Amino acid sequence: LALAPVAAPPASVDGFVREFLRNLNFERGVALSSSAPNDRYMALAYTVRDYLMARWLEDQARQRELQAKGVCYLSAEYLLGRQLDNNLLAARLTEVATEAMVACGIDIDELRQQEVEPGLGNGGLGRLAACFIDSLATMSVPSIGYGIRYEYGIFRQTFVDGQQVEQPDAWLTLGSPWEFPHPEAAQKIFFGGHTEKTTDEQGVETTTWVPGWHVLAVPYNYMVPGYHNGRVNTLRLWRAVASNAFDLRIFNSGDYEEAVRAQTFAENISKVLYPEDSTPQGKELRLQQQYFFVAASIADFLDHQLSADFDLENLPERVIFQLNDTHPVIAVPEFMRVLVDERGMEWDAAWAITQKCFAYTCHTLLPEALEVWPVDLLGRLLPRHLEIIYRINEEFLLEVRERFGDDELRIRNMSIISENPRSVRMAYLATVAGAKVNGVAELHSQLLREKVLPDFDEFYPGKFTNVTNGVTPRRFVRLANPGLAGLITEALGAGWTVDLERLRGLEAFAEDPEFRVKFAEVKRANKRILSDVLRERDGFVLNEDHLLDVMVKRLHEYKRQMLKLLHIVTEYEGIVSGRVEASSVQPRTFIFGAKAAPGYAMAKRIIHLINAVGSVVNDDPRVEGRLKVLFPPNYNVTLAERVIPAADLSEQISLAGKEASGTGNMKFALNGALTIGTDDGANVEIRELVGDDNFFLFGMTEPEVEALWAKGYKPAEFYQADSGLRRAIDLIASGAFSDGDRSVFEPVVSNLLYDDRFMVLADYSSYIAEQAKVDAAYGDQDAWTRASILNVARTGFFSSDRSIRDYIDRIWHTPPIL
Ligand code: DL6
Repeated sequence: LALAPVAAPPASVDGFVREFLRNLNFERGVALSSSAPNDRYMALAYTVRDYLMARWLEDQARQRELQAKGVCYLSAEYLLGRQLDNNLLAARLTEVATEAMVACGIDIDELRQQEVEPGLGNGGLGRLAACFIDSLATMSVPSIGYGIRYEYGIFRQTFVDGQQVEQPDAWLTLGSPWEFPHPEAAQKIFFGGHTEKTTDEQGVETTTWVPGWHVLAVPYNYMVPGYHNGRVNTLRLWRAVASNAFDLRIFNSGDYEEAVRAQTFAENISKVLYPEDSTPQGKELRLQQQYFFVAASIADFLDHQLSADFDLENLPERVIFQLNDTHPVIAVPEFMRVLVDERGMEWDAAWAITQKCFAYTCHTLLPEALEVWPVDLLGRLLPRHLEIIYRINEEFLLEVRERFGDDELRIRNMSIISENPRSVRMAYLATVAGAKVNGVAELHSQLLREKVLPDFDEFYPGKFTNVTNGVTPRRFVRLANPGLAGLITEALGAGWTVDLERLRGLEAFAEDPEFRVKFAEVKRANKRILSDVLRERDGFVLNEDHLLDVMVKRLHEYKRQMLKLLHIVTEYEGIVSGRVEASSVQPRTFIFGAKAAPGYAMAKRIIHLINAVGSVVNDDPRVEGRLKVLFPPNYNVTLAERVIPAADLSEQISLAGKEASGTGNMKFALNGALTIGTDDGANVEIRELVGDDNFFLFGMTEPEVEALWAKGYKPAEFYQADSGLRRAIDLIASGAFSDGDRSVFEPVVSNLLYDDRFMVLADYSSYIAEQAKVDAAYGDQDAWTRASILNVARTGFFSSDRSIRDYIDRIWHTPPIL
């Protein structure tokens, strides 16, 4: 009798073919000759899973057996990207699988294209979570990622007449081969109702929550294979289902809609990633989502990950729950509720444990992104949790009073509950509860302490720290840029994929003319690949001789796509007005990729304007061969993997003090793009590492921004003072990009002239001047390539493995298990 998991099949081409055909026949129920591409993709994915399975089962058993301290990463978003190539690479199966597919007469590339990426995140924060779980597995850190299995991920963006139209992202239509549902391990998650207090003979008061309704949280497990280390961690995403599919009595009476009402209501909880929260209903659903997944995760951890005899007093030596932004912060009162109400622990003991078991990462500086929940909503949905939050706040404010006296202003400023309207400040709750609070780049962490939470920094010395973000080199160099990866391995040997600081070794190669030629060839080949992708995907024609100038990220005013656009319009206006000789302009293709939140009107107008400028510029023979604007819709991880390796110039142009870190900036530098950027977020650290000669810096610093605000910022003054800026804005205002209709982009123009919260106009002239330096620098291709190699060589610091090491040293104290 075999008690151990079934061993992996032999990693030979024959073995792989056998397994693949077995999966095709037995799991898909088709013969190779009659299979559809999706059958073949599924069978291939199942085969990869089979190779990873024994390791996965062993790792789960080992983590339970060792009971070593581990990380529970709580994140409402995981922007995973496609899994097939990543898992093949991690399991060292790429070559075997490719040959096996050839042996079966199958084009593996066609199967790759079948995979719909799970877009279970909005942008940087979700992608960071995906990089982190990759690093945790690669570094053998005991950990589990918890999140939500949204039925619909981030919307699919299309353009109709240049305007964004959102389509649902039905990523599960053909099924996902990577998930393992476990309905038998469902958790009941309760909502609503009221609380009741009882006092026993000794006068001890207990509170009972009498909930109003519940849903089931069904776990779906995903493998997270480490790179070449034989480890496989778990990502557990929760799906909401109703405990009763429908009411048969009502169904039989013929009211079919009413019969399934409860089911629809329950299942809405995990239906869509971040539904619109501009309506009260939307907001409530979002809070339901947050509580739903953290309550299920905490219960899962306590019920299934701890040994049967585990003493809860020892939890801080066993687990750290990392709160990825404020979305999972309701986990704090939930944990207290479980310890006190369900496990009978004294409040003080439970609070001492909680304060050691949680840590909080803040990912923003924008006040509007710091979540607050109205107390009436929270009280209605989670009445017991609101009571717990009140008590946490009461005791916390007592401590503040003890320390600072009756400084009412300070007390009001530090209260977890804010007045008018009365609401719970989730970032404050996380800060009070967390053992550590970290920002995501040096500058961000500094501003977090000095500007966002200064009273807390003073109150809790040593609580605040920094962990600069990072990105996984497996996906974003090794897989996305095989040409560069090959060149690096040829120069430095293997090993750099898990020790990215080794890229330093490339510095010497930057001085080698032969290496520079090879490096430039790789960049050119990547442009060719991108050109094929864009032709196939969007019908675009990409000129591979152009400087490829790329701005890809969420559309937000603070990120300043508008500044990029003003540069393009300036270049265009210069040529068509005859003031600038077309032949003197460095030929450039500008690529944008950006989704706007569905309810963010100004962001959508800017998308419209980018497309409008693009269509005029691209159709104008006077700038043909000089300027081109491409805006492929639906920018996602899969497209990023093709765009980033092809880019020459990376646009990181947010207003200083607004971008917490950025991670796209790191991916571009690691792939040899030079950055034009402000001193913001992790740009600061990129510039320090690559050196001023290899980075195009422009714009105000954060203190200069502050000083200008304090003085009174009047954007119109900048408009008056700069003739180039005037001409660019006037051209937009004239209707040149809207068939003469001046009203179309009027809101964008007046927003710039009379509001301009993110100081686009103030930084315009410095940006244009720096872009002229870019043009000149690109003229010397060899020098550009040298700078590009130095960017790669000096940015190994931005591996997410390093970020995870910093989290371990500064926050988690969870050593790898060998
Ligand atoms: O830390 C990951 C990522 C940063 O790189 C970006 O700079 C930052 O904007 C983003 N933050 C969010 C904030 N969401 N909320 N709240 O997505 O995080």
